[in-house]
Amino acid sequence: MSMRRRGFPPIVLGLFLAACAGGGGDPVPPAVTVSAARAQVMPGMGHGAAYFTVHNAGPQDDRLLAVETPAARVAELHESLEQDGVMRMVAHPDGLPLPAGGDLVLAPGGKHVMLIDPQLPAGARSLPLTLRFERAGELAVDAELMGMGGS
Ligand SMILES: [Cu+2]
Repeated sequence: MSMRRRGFPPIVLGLFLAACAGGGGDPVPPAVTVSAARAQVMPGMGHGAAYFTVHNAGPQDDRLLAVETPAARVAELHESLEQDGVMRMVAHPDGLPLPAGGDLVLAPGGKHVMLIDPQLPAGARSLPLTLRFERAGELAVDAELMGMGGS
């Protein structure tokens, strides 16, 4: 476990370390889990998208800060919105909220990870993603490549 953030107040850090030391109790199940990770990348197009569902079983709100992948030049958090009958896409550079006890759903037509200049090896079946959360830290998932649709 790495400390990526500077300026943790000492009292918070102390509590955190005490919780981790745990005194040999049961292992704590991960509060944040990811399911239904999938990606759509069209050959020859300059972009693709990745989707997944995150569940937060913990008692505290979290936030998906960013998604990283070696399989695209850029990965950004986006949302497709309908405004005055027109679909448009907005970026969420500050991340997406993950409520305590709730889900964050990325799905076609809504929130998604925009993959710009995807580069996948021939025959790839999945695409590695690293999800970075404010509290839960980093989670690595493999997004299964979806069919090319329509054919
Ligand atoms: Cu997008």
